[in-house]
Amino acid sequence: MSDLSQLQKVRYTYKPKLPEVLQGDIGNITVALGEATESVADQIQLRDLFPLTYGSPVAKFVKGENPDSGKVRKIGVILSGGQAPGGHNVIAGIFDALKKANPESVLYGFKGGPSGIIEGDMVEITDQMIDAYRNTGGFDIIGSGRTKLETEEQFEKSLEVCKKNGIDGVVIIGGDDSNTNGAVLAEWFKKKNAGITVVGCPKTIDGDLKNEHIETSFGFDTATKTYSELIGNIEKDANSAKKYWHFIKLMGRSASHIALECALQTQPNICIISEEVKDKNMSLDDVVSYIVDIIVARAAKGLNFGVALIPEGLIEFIPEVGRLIAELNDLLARESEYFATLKNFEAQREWINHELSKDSSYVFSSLPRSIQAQLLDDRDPHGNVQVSRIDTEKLLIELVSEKLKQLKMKGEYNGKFSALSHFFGYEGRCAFPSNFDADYCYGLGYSAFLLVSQGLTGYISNLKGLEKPASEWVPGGVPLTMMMNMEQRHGERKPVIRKALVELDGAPFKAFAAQREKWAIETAYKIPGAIQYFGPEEVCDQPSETLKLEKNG
Ligand code: FBP
Repeated sequence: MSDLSQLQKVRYTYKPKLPEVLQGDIGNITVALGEATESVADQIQLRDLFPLTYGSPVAKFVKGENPDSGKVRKIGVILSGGQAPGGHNVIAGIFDALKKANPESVLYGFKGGPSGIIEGDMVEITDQMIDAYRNTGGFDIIGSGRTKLETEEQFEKSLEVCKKNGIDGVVIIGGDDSNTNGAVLAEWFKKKNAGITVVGCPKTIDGDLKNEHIETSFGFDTATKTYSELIGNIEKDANSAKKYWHFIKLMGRSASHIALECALQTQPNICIISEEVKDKNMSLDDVVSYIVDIIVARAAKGLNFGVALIPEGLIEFIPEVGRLIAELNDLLARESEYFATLKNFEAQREWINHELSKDSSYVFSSLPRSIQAQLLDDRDPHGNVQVSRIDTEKLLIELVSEKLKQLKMKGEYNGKFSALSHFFGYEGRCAFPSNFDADYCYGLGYSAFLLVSQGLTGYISNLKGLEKPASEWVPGGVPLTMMMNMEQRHGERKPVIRKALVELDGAPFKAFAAQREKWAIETAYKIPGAIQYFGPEEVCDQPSETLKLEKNG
């Protein structure tokens, strides 16, 4: 019996759709450069920090002669951070473009994420190897990792590895932090006259690496379609059995793009948007009351069931809990050695309560013990609490339950509340990429190669016009410094790519806000079903609702 599913076998043969400009002879694709650019903010500081790469023009690929395209090249590619569907197709796009330009050229994969380039842990990507990963999910072709590529020492080591192997281009496939580090590496290589071009590709299911030029990060489309399929199935179940409230936490780190997109696809009774909670300065109790009001209103109509979507970052956006987390992050970073000597949770809790400000200590003490323990869990490499490990959905069930009991005692509620919790995150990160992500990623890889071949360092590969059919997408590149500003990170002002949160005056949120009261009380569930890979365009090739609303209003 073969180890491959029928879908995987058939999926290998899918030919990603390329924008028209990228089709045909690769020697007949050249670049059109626009005006010099500026960063989104803090121009003076950024110009000082990136004297050699700041202000580069936006690049667009057009038909025209490129005599340099056929030069023999060696490119190294890195997968950085959390998995996102389509990563393999970015690599396939780079590989196919590179080999088409000159079959003698070589693509290396740095293994296990950014640590691969530092340690020289790499593998040559061959035809046979790439063919086994085309149009499949996962990052298993070379693996990924969360090592931060940011110190001079790491840059020196990376330069040595590249020199030793004759590598003249590095492609970093990652989110905002990895691309920020890519920009710093590009500047550093340029300062050293290394002759190595560094190019980024926008990856993250979270959807928070986007702006005027990056219309979406890859992986968002497939992940949200996968979660929406599951949410739709749960909605059907809820409406059949009519006895459970399902609280579903959705991945996405800080931003609520994933929860919002899933709400637009499935029309649940409740979807909390963290950015709105912060904007309205809602306390934890306010969030609980908002949920309780909907449960009570449905119960009055005999509807003791429902579906509530909770973004995983919510906890940090509730102002009082956000302040508590910020204090904990600082405290645990500052006193990590002492904290490690505290033998059990009771000792940790006592010490924490003593060290926190009065307000934060009160908030900490009011949380259930399980949540307190999760807030003290290991930090990520950036020193932040790992929100995907906090059971916010369970916390809300507990607090909602408590409030409903009080209302029952007062005679203001006589429904039944039986709740189930779910967390959808890892389920969506390695799905077979949707046709949209398969096509988008392949085009991003192709463009990344073209940026390297033009020596455009410190750029991120992009495709615009994504609401249109793939053949009309416009490929190019954007200088990374253009997307940057200065932010406070662990006590220091640092240059970083600005993260995109949900905009409350943006079309996707407005479309949701206009409907949510109806969805809350009525049972208006929408069932998107599973991602379809073969069939009519209107079923198989549609981008996310968020993208369509952002582009078409
Ligand atoms: P990236 O930002 O690296 O793309 O990661 C996305 C993400 O899936 C978040 O949504 C989630 O909070 C986090 O990774 C989980 O991290 P880990 O994979 O280390 O558990």
